[in-house]
Amino acid sequence: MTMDLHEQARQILRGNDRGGYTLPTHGLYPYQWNWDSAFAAWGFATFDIARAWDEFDTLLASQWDTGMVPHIIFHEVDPSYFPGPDVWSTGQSPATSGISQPPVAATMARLVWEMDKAAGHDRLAEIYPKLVAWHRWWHEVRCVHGPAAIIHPWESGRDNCPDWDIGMDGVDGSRVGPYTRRDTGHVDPSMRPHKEQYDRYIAMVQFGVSVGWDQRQIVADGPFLMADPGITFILLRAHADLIVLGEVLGHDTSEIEGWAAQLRSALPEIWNADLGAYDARNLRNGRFAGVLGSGALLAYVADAGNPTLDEHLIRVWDAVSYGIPSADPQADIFDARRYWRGPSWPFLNALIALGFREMGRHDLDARLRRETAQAIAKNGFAEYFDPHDATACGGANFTWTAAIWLTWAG
Ligand code: 2M8
Repeated sequence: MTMDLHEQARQILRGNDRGGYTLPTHGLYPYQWNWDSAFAAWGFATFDIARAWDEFDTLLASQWDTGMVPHIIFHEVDPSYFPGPDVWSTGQSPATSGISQPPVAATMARLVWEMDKAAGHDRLAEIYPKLVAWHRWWHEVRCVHGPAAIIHPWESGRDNCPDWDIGMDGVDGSRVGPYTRRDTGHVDPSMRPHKEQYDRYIAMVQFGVSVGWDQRQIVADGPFLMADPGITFILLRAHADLIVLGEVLGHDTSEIEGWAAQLRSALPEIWNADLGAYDARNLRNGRFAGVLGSGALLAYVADAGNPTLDEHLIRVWDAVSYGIPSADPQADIFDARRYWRGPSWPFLNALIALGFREMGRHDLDARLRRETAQAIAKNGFAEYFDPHDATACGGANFTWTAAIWLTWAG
């Protein structure tokens, strides 16, 4: 049984491989996505280490001159996804989107390097300066208010999670003009964001186009700017991994140490004392989202957990059966199958578990691993699962689900 699933997982990675880059899944996501790629590399490293490093190369080859690594790279135009390169209109070649995504690449590069240090040394040396430039971009462009900020929910990777509701309220989606969504043609619409949310997503893209994707201007004047606990923790963690990699390569890492110290000192700004948890925050007016989301629980990956947060973790986790839910099951906004508003995401479980292991909480790691593995064994390599009964949701044959099976869950 287990052997079969391992073989299936490898076949999914091979099947989604487009020669140097990997699709999240066929149909629904026909391009290269930033953080999906980093997880793909981790999965490939279990059976083809050279191919793992190729994935980082293709991702970082599309880095902008500013250091930003975009969230989608449109290698070959495919009309089955909206919004495509014509809508983003960034003028990059190959075409890319105009926002970034959670910077997990340095963390994944470290994991891949650790799996074969000799094979990885030169490949690591090639990508290291690009990773540093990307982290510098986060520090200088997105961390100007302290915690890491996002200018679009898509930048968080946790698109329609409740964290962004208060920021989305301020975005006018009524004038975006007609467009045809493609996502709801591939998967059950009840598992995807609502139309009102999509209108606003597109309005934010249109704003970016209107200012020529000048990122500083978007941060200063754009329709949406929120502090993201998820990216703040992922970046903190990735800074630490980048420092380790820099030391291995003999580089001076003091600049990265400075970014990490500054980011850690900003954590109190995203601690919502009323909620007793880290929380997303609208940087235009200082308001907290007031909901416990998966971003807050990423604190464990950055060694930023505490006993108050632990209570929430166990409370939301005990309310379901198949991994950590992406929203609080006891809150009104919880929706067990709607994308980032409740489902359990295997790759995110794997990331949180990384933190559990490093804290010495092997009991929590074992539980999360067991529940995630049960969902996959029951219903396949789905994009995400109903956390109550493990119903497979979203796309099938999903790259990052296969990858974390090979590296952790399986
Ligand atoms: C989802 O996001 C894209 C937009 O970027 C979409 O819904 O069209 C998110 O789950 C995101 O985190 C992920 O990287 C992407 C591809 O798997 O899909």
